[in-house]
Amino acid sequence: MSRIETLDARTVELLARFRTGAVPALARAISVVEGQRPGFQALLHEVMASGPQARRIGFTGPPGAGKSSLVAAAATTYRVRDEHVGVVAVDPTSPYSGGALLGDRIRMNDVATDPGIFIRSMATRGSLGGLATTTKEVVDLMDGFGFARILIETVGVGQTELEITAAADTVVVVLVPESGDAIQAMKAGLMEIADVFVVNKADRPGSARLVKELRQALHLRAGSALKDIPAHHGVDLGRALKRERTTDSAAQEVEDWPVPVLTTNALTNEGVDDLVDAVERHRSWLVESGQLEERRRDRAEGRVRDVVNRELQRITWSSDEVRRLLGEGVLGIAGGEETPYSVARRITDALLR
Ligand SMILES: Nc1nc2c(ncn2[C@@H]2O[C@H](COP(=O)(O)OP(=O)(O)OP(=O)(O)O)[C@@H](O)[C@H]2O)c(=O)[nH]1
Ligand SMILES: [Mg+2]
Repeated sequence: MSRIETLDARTVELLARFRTGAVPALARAISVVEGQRPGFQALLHEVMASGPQARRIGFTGPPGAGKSSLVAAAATTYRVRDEHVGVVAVDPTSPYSGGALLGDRIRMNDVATDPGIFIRSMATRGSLGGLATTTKEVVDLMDGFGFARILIETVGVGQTELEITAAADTVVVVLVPESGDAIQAMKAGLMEIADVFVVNKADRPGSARLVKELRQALHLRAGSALKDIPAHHGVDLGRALKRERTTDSAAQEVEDWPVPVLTTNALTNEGVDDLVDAVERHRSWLVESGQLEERRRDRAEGRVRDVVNRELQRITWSSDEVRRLLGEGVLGIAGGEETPYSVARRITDALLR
């Protein structure tokens, strides 16, 4: 694979250590990427050269549903099965507390010294969609580093966690009896994004009813009664709908994935083995049905768009001419001779010249 730019000496050295599997080099690479420091794109390019290998599993759901507890329990299960796990937890506020907490919850003797597990918590810093701006890049780094399973916890913010479909191969939606009924889940677009439903806090009253409702709702949906009803206006279900369309039109040799509804108690680990098994089964289905390839293509397209958007923004706002046009334009708007549209047009024309 070609280089996108000449690597500086520090990046070369970092890459070399990264490739030997030195955990501090992974941590350092993540800082470089999160800080978008010079050379971060070249670094990612090198790390991603061998393509995605890891199984990427997203956990989403309303605040307090038990996502972190379940991620910790699932990570523990994977370690017991001798799989290496990377965990990325997106925390709405602090970049550190969430990760530390998650580490505490992972019932392993030595999370700190076990090289088979790596936990990173990221702040969202106001980014929408339930992921931080660089979450996907950090997942790529963990993938390139060699973690076979990567668990991604999104912030539970209601409607906007749907971005997880763009980051994960398998999406686990975690609900609890307190988070409302199946109708609410449908309205929130969760039926479209869930590959596995988990009703956590199965020790609480109401969980059996929620399981039943969810199964009925999934059954209805499979019967296509609700197929043309948009899940929720304003929610971008682009990929989810596309996924459905292709499933409809293509002559399917592999059966549709029957979305399981499982129950767990993340505090006692009850049901967690079954959850991990379901995730692994979904993986096999993804491979056999060709959906994995399709999801990866969609993801690759999204990533190219993201990178182009980011580069265009950077190029735009770091240009002296643009800054000059913007400064003059703002005065023009204040004076009534210009509008934001005329100024923006002048700027884009200048950039395209
Ligand atoms: N009774 C019971 N409590 C649980 C269970 N799972 C998690 N909890 C508790 O529920 C609370 C929230 O759990 P978290 O794992 O932090 O939930 P979360 O979805 O990650 O929360 P946010 O990231 O803040 O949205 C904690 O006090 C957990 O101990 C469960 O299965 N049963
Ligand atoms: Mg959490």
